[in-house]
Amino acid sequence: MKIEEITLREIQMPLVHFFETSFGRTYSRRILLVAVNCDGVNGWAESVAGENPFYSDEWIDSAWATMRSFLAPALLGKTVAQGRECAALMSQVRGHRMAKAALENAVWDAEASQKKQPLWKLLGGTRREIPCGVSIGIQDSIEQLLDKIESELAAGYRRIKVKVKPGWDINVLERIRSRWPDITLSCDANSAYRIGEIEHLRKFDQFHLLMIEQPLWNDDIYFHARLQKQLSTKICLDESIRNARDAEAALELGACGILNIKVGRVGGFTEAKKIHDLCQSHKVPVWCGGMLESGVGRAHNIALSTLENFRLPGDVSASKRYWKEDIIEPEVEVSSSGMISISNAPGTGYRVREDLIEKLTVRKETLSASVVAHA
Ligand code: OSB
Ligand code: MG
Repeated sequence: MKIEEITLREIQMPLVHFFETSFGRTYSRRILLVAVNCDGVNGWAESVAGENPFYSDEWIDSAWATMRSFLAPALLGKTVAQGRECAALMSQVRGHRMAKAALENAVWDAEASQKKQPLWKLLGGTRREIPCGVSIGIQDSIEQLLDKIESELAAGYRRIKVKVKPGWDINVLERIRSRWPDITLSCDANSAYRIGEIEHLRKFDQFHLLMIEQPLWNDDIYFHARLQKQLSTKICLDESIRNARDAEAALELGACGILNIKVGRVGGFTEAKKIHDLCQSHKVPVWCGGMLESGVGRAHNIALSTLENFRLPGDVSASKRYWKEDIIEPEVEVSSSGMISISNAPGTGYRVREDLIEKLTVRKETLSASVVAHA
């Protein structure tokens, strides 16, 4: 497959409901979509870089600039047999994993279409349906949060994750557990606590959570290991796992008992698979995280979640929880038993609605091999 053209575009989509974490509130998404043209076949992907560098140091404008100036030129005009070869071609650039992931995954997407194979099979998946959980943001009141949990449970979701931060944690978990003593419940702090707060964090143990996600610094592994020794609740690392090497260090140190894999955070499908395989060999379960993706990113998360060691419900949920209208067809639907069934169709099994995407586009740039050669 010759990588002939790469089109970057930004679409803007308001969320059905704002999403609040310990680092801030989002009302509307600015989403960077990538389309690669390989031998006339289009592959699509989404960069999960956010509107600001608050979750990680990447954000949409840094991803765009890095793709345009460095990553796209490293790929354009090259011939690859498989999407997995892209990571090596872009390896001169340090970091910028969310930018790299979108380009690599778009080539995987094109490869699946060209081979007329489901992307999930190409990735080595085996599951024909995947279990789903939901991530529920910080609300204006605990009552509003309880109402949301009630409707997500009624919809069939198999795991409830709530966002926590100092002042919205023990009080909230107490109210949830007194109403639902037995549901599968977890929490995500997005780095809101410090190692000096061990006594406070030990109070989380009374709620029998499935896990506590990323309690400490976004770039830390060592102090999470120290904290894990003091908690009975399993720690799950998200932000601080950038690659398979980080995952290996975290497992060796005992910094977590569960791992969240986000394909954007780790730089693409190739690295995500490596982390998956490593955790599997250590008998540590993983689950697929989400970044408020549009259908394009959602479809890729679904394909990845078919790998065997994605044993816990992910944050991959129905399109309608986020969007009035999603940019794929059909939209992602979750059954009343909290499962997404996996299509056997070639590619992702979801059609990209290019007409709708065109209407939502606020910025677009097409880069081609000849332009790069003359630049
Ligand atoms: O930490 O998992 C996170 C959203 C934005 C940034 C970080 C996170 C999240 C979520 C939402 O938890 C997951 C989703 O429903 O897409
Ligand atoms: Mg998280």
